[in-house]
Amino acid sequence: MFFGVVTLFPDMIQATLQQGVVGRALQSGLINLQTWNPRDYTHDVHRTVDDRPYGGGPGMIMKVEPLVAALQDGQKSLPNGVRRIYLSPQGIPVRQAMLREVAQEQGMLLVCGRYEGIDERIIQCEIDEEWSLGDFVLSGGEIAAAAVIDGVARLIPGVLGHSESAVLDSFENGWLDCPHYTRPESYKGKAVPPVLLSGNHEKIRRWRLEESIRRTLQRRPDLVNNRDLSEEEKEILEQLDHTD
Ligand code: 9D3
Repeated sequence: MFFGVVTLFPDMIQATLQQGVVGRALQSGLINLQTWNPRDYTHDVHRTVDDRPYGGGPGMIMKVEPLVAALQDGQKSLPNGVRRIYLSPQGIPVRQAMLREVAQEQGMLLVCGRYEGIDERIIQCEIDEEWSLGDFVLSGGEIAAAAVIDGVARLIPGVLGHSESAVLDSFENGWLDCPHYTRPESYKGKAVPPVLLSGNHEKIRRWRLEESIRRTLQRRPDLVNNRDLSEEEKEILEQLDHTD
Protein backbone atom coordinates (compact mmCIF):
# COMPACT_ATOMS: atom_id res chain seq x y z
CA MET A 1 0.00 0.00 0.00
CA PHE A 2 1.44 3.35 -1.09
CA PHE A 3 0.46 6.51 0.77
CA GLY A 4 1.51 9.83 -0.76
CA VAL A 5 0.99 13.25 0.80
CA VAL A 6 1.45 16.71 -0.72
CA THR A 7 2.15 19.01 2.23
CA LEU A 8 4.01 22.11 3.36
CA PHE A 9 4.67 20.30 6.68
CA PRO A 10 5.97 16.80 5.87
CA ASP A 11 7.40 16.41 9.40
CA MET A 12 3.89 16.59 10.90
CA ILE A 13 2.86 13.58 8.79
CA GLN A 14 6.05 11.57 9.34
CA ALA A 15 6.32 12.23 13.08
CA THR A 16 2.70 11.19 13.66
CA LEU A 17 2.73 8.03 11.56
CA GLN A 18 6.14 6.75 12.73
CA GLN A 19 4.54 5.83 16.11
CA GLY A 20 2.74 2.66 17.18
CA VAL A 21 1.34 -0.07 14.94
CA VAL A 22 1.46 2.10 11.80
CA GLY A 23 5.09 3.01 12.56
CA ARG A 24 5.93 -0.70 12.75
CA ALA A 25 4.16 -1.36 9.44
CA LEU A 26 6.19 1.45 7.83
CA GLN A 27 9.46 0.01 9.16
CA SER A 28 8.60 -3.49 7.93
CA GLY A 29 7.70 -2.15 4.46
CA LEU A 30 4.12 -3.42 4.66
CA ILE A 31 3.05 0.15 3.89
CA ASN A 32 4.99 2.95 2.21
CA LEU A 33 4.75 6.69 2.96
CA GLN A 34 6.15 9.49 0.77
CA THR A 35 5.67 13.25 0.93
CA TRP A 36 6.06 16.04 -1.62
CA ASN A 37 6.53 19.62 -0.40
CA PRO A 38 5.42 22.44 -2.72
CA ARG A 39 8.19 24.59 -1.21
CA ASP A 40 10.73 22.29 -2.88
CA TYR A 41 9.19 23.19 -6.25
CA THR A 42 9.61 26.99 -5.92
CA HIS A 43 12.25 28.93 -7.85
CA ASP A 44 12.18 32.40 -6.27
CA VAL A 45 14.56 33.50 -3.48
CA HIS A 46 11.76 33.60 -0.90
CA ARG A 47 10.49 30.12 -1.87
CA THR A 48 6.95 31.53 -2.02
CA VAL A 49 4.12 29.01 -1.54
CA ASP A 50 1.16 31.39 -1.04
CA ASP A 51 -0.57 33.88 -3.31
CA ARG A 52 -3.28 36.58 -3.10
CA PRO A 53 -6.95 35.74 -3.68
CA TYR A 54 -8.66 37.20 -6.76
CA GLY A 55 -11.47 39.42 -5.52
CA GLY A 56 -9.45 40.54 -2.51
CA GLY A 57 -10.15 39.98 1.15
CA PRO A 58 -8.11 38.60 4.02
CA GLY A 59 -6.13 35.36 3.87
CA MET A 60 -3.94 33.77 1.25
CA ILE A 61 -4.34 30.83 -1.16
CA MET A 62 -1.72 28.17 -1.90
CA LYS A 63 0.35 29.25 -4.90
CA VAL A 64 -0.64 27.23 -7.98
CA GLU A 65 2.65 26.32 -9.73
CA PRO A 66 4.56 24.76 -6.78
CA LEU A 67 1.42 22.91 -5.62
CA VAL A 68 0.76 21.41 -9.07
CA ALA A 69 4.44 20.49 -9.54
CA ALA A 70 4.47 18.65 -6.19
CA LEU A 71 1.17 16.92 -7.01
CA GLN A 72 2.41 15.75 -10.42
CA ASP A 73 5.68 14.43 -8.97
CA GLY A 74 3.69 12.52 -6.35
CA GLN A 75 1.38 11.07 -8.97
CA LYS A 76 4.35 9.94 -11.09
CA SER A 77 5.86 8.01 -8.15
CA LEU A 78 2.64 6.28 -7.09
CA PRO A 79 0.87 3.35 -8.81
CA ASN A 80 -1.33 4.40 -11.77
CA GLY A 81 -4.93 5.13 -10.89
CA VAL A 82 -4.56 5.89 -7.16
CA ARG A 83 -7.22 8.33 -6.02
CA ARG A 84 -6.14 11.94 -5.48
CA ILE A 85 -7.98 13.26 -2.44
CA TYR A 86 -8.00 16.87 -1.24
CA LEU A 87 -8.67 17.26 2.50
CA SER A 88 -10.80 20.30 3.31
CA PRO A 89 -13.71 21.43 5.50
CA GLN A 90 -15.86 21.47 2.31
CA GLY A 91 -15.32 17.75 1.64
CA ILE A 92 -17.71 14.87 2.19
CA PRO A 93 -17.50 13.56 5.77
CA VAL A 94 -15.18 10.54 6.04
CA ARG A 95 -16.85 7.25 6.98
CA GLN A 96 -15.38 3.84 7.77
CA ALA A 97 -16.75 2.38 4.49
CA MET A 98 -14.65 4.92 2.51
CA LEU A 99 -11.49 3.79 4.32
CA ARG A 100 -12.38 0.13 3.65
CA GLU A 101 -12.58 0.89 -0.08
CA VAL A 102 -9.16 2.57 -0.14
CA ALA A 103 -7.67 -0.38 1.77
CA GLN A 104 -8.63 -2.60 -1.21
CA GLU A 105 -6.75 -0.32 -3.64
CA GLN A 106 -3.02 0.17 -4.34
CA GLY A 107 -2.69 3.44 -2.46
CA MET A 108 -3.84 7.05 -2.30
CA LEU A 109 -2.47 10.57 -2.79
CA LEU A 110 -3.63 13.07 -0.17
CA VAL A 111 -3.35 16.83 -0.69
CA CYS A 112 -3.16 19.05 2.42
CA GLY A 113 -4.31 22.65 2.21
CA ARG A 114 -2.90 25.52 4.27
CA TYR A 115 -4.03 29.16 4.48
CA GLU A 116 -7.56 29.52 3.02
CA GLY A 117 -7.08 26.51 0.72
CA ILE A 118 -6.30 25.86 -2.94
CA ASP A 119 -7.49 27.29 -6.29
CA GLU A 120 -10.84 25.76 -7.32
CA ARG A 121 -9.51 24.82 -10.78
CA ILE A 122 -6.85 22.59 -9.18
CA ILE A 123 -9.67 20.71 -7.42
CA GLN A 124 -11.57 20.44 -10.73
CA CYS A 125 -8.61 19.31 -12.86
CA GLU A 126 -6.17 17.49 -10.55
CA ILE A 127 -8.29 16.09 -7.70
CA ASP A 128 -10.70 13.13 -7.71
CA GLU A 129 -12.45 13.58 -4.34
CA GLU A 130 -12.67 16.11 -1.49
CA TRP A 131 -12.90 14.69 2.07
CA SER A 132 -13.53 16.31 5.48
CA LEU A 133 -13.08 14.95 9.01
CA GLY A 134 -16.25 16.74 10.16
CA ASP A 135 -17.73 20.04 11.23
CA PHE A 136 -14.89 21.64 13.16
CA VAL A 137 -11.99 23.84 12.12
CA LEU A 138 -8.36 22.73 11.78
CA SER A 139 -5.49 24.98 10.65
CA GLY A 140 -4.56 22.70 7.75
CA GLY A 141 -5.00 19.27 6.22
CA GLU A 142 -1.99 17.52 7.79
CA ILE A 143 -3.68 16.15 10.91
CA ALA A 144 -6.60 15.01 8.75
CA ALA A 145 -4.20 13.25 6.34
CA ALA A 146 -2.47 11.44 9.20
CA ALA A 147 -5.87 10.39 10.56
CA VAL A 148 -7.02 9.03 7.18
CA ILE A 149 -3.74 7.15 6.61
CA ASP A 150 -3.88 5.67 10.12
CA GLY A 151 -7.48 4.56 9.52
CA VAL A 152 -6.65 2.88 6.19
CA ALA A 153 -3.33 1.36 7.31
CA ARG A 154 -4.87 -0.56 10.22
CA LEU A 155 -7.19 -2.29 7.73
CA ILE A 156 -4.22 -3.71 5.76
CA PRO A 157 -3.69 -7.38 6.66
CA GLY A 158 -0.69 -7.75 8.98
CA VAL A 159 -0.65 -4.15 10.28
CA LEU A 160 -2.59 -5.04 13.42
CA GLY A 161 -1.58 -7.94 15.66
CA HIS A 162 -4.05 -10.69 16.55
CA SER A 163 -5.19 -9.02 19.79
CA GLU A 164 -5.75 -5.66 18.09
CA SER A 165 -7.68 -7.16 15.16
CA ALA A 166 -10.06 -4.75 13.44
CA VAL A 167 -12.96 -7.13 12.80
CA LEU A 168 -14.75 -6.47 16.11
CA ASP A 169 -14.47 -2.66 15.98
CA SER A 170 -17.45 -0.46 16.47
CA PHE A 171 -18.58 0.71 13.01
CA GLU A 172 -17.68 -2.78 11.87
CA ASN A 173 -20.63 -4.06 13.96
CA GLY A 174 -22.51 -0.73 13.71
CA TRP A 175 -22.77 0.03 17.46
CA LEU A 176 -20.57 2.25 19.62
CA ASP A 177 -18.20 0.27 21.83
CA CYS A 178 -19.29 -0.82 25.33
CA PRO A 179 -17.54 0.51 28.48
CA HIS A 180 -14.30 -1.22 29.50
CA TYR A 181 -12.86 -1.87 32.98
CA THR A 182 -9.54 -3.05 34.42
CA ARG A 183 -8.00 -3.09 37.90
CA PRO A 184 -8.60 -1.82 40.57
CA GLU A 185 -11.99 -3.35 41.41
CA SER A 186 -13.04 -0.07 43.06
CA TYR A 187 -11.94 3.42 41.88
CA LYS A 188 -13.06 6.54 43.83
CA GLY A 189 -15.90 4.49 45.26
CA LYS A 190 -17.06 3.24 41.85
CA ALA A 191 -17.21 -0.55 41.55
CA VAL A 192 -16.69 -2.56 38.38
CA PRO A 193 -20.13 -3.80 37.16
CA PRO A 194 -20.50 -7.14 39.05
CA VAL A 195 -21.57 -9.04 35.89
CA LEU A 196 -17.99 -8.62 34.56
CA LEU A 197 -16.68 -10.50 37.63
CA SER A 198 -19.31 -13.26 37.38
CA GLY A 199 -17.45 -15.52 34.99
CA ASN A 200 -20.75 -16.08 33.09
CA HIS A 201 -19.60 -15.40 29.53
CA GLU A 202 -23.10 -15.46 28.01
CA LYS A 203 -24.33 -12.88 30.56
CA ILE A 204 -21.22 -10.76 29.91
CA ARG A 205 -21.75 -10.83 26.13
CA ARG A 206 -25.40 -9.79 26.59
CA TRP A 207 -24.49 -6.97 29.04
CA ARG A 208 -21.87 -5.58 26.63
CA LEU A 209 -24.34 -5.59 23.74
CA GLU A 210 -26.96 -3.82 25.91
CA GLU A 211 -24.45 -1.14 26.96
CA SER A 212 -23.34 -0.65 23.33
CA ILE A 213 -26.94 -0.16 22.22
CA ARG A 214 -27.78 2.12 25.20
CA ARG A 215 -24.84 4.42 24.36
CA THR A 216 -25.55 4.47 20.66
CA LEU A 217 -29.20 5.40 21.31
CA GLN A 218 -28.16 8.20 23.69
CA ARG A 219 -25.15 9.63 21.85
CA ARG A 220 -25.60 8.71 18.19
CA PRO A 221 -29.28 8.08 17.40
CA ASP A 222 -28.35 8.76 13.74
CA LEU A 223 -26.51 5.40 13.72
CA VAL A 224 -29.62 3.45 14.79
CA ASN A 225 -31.82 4.21 11.76
CA ASN A 226 -31.58 2.45 8.40
CA ARG A 227 -29.81 -0.70 9.49
CA ASP A 228 -30.58 -4.38 9.74
CA LEU A 229 -31.07 -5.53 13.33
CA SER A 230 -30.88 -9.05 14.74
CA GLU A 231 -33.81 -10.31 16.82
CA GLU A 232 -31.66 -9.89 19.93
CA GLU A 233 -30.82 -6.29 19.03
CA LYS A 234 -34.50 -5.47 18.40
CA GLU A 235 -35.42 -6.98 21.79
CA ILE A 236 -32.76 -4.89 23.59
CA LEU A 237 -33.80 -1.69 21.78
CA GLU A 238 -37.45 -2.23 22.82
CA GLN A 239 -36.46 -2.92 26.42
CA LEU A 240 -34.33 0.28 26.50
CA ASP A 241 -37.21 2.35 25.07
CA HIS A 242 -39.25 1.41 28.18
CA THR A 243 -36.50 2.05 30.76
CA ASP A 244 -34.20 4.99 29.69
C1 9D3 B 1 -12.59 31.89 6.67
C2 9D3 B 1 -12.86 30.48 6.90
N1 9D3 B 1 -11.64 29.70 6.84
C3 9D3 B 1 -10.86 29.73 8.05
C4 9D3 B 1 -11.58 29.67 9.35
C5 9D3 B 1 -11.96 28.39 6.32
C6 9D3 B 1 -10.94 27.34 6.55
C7 9D3 B 1 -9.89 27.18 5.67
C8 9D3 B 1 -8.96 26.16 5.89
C9 9D3 B 1 -11.07 26.47 7.62
C10 9D3 B 1 -10.14 25.46 7.83
C11 9D3 B 1 -9.09 25.30 6.96
C12 9D3 B 1 -8.11 24.20 7.16
N2 9D3 B 1 -8.75 22.90 7.36
C13 9D3 B 1 -8.39 21.81 6.70
O1 9D3 B 1 -7.47 21.85 5.92
C14 9D3 B 1 -9.15 20.59 6.89
C15 9D3 B 1 -10.23 20.27 7.78
C16 9D3 B 1 -10.92 21.03 8.78
O2 9D3 B 1 -10.65 22.19 9.08
N3 9D3 B 1 -11.94 20.42 9.44
C17 9D3 B 1 -12.33 19.15 9.20
N4 9D3 B 1 -11.72 18.40 8.30
C18 9D3 B 1 -10.69 18.96 7.59
S1 9D3 B 1 -9.82 18.19 6.39
C19 9D3 B 1 -8.84 19.50 6.11
